[in-house]
Amino acid sequence: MPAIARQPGDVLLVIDVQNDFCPGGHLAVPGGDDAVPVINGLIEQFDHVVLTQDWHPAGHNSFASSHPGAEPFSQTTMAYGPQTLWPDHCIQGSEGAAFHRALRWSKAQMVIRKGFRREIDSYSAFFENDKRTPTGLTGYLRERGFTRVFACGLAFDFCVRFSAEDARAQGFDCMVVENACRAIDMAGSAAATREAFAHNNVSLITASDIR
Ligand code: VGL
Ligand code: ZN
Repeated sequence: MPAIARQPGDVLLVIDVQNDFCPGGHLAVPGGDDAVPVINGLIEQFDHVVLTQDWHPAGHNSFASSHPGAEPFSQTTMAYGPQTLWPDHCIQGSEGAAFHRALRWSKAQMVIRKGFRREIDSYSAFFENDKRTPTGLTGYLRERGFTRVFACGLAFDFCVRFSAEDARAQGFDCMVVENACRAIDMAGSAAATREAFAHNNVSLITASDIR
């Protein structure tokens, strides 16, 4: 991948770098905290930074604990389609929902919270899992005049994946900084993500590609 020169219409989108997605958290992504130094370098580099925060009420419908007898990481069907059931995580206001302590988030111009509706999960920073309920991020980015979204964070194969695909669907160019992400990787989901990116013109890049 040749060098990518930063442009005025670029925004860095940092997905869900929260304690519960890091080792020791309730839905730990292997090596999740190893991405933090790389992400901090990107935050320093970019003029415009937006963060997302997974932000569930207790008893959220995506939690296995809300479905008697269901195991975490099993599949179910919601009104809007298939849904993975997760351990309880990122409860609003909890320590698990806080940004990782090493993340240098203070430069962020906007924090988008998602997954706060009890009935609908939200992987994407743009739309909830019903694919229809907007978070407001498209409007924000358009009004700010951004055209290119550089995505990073956790998890590569869930929230980063769906955010990147929706960024493309909403008309933004999108690049995912792969060494600033870590994957959950269940049932081949990391490989499936790379395939989906190839089909949707989401570019996979490395932090050192960006100048
Ligand atoms: C995520 C599963 C459930 C993520 C959030 O940030 O990738 N994954 N909630
Ligand atoms: Zn969640």
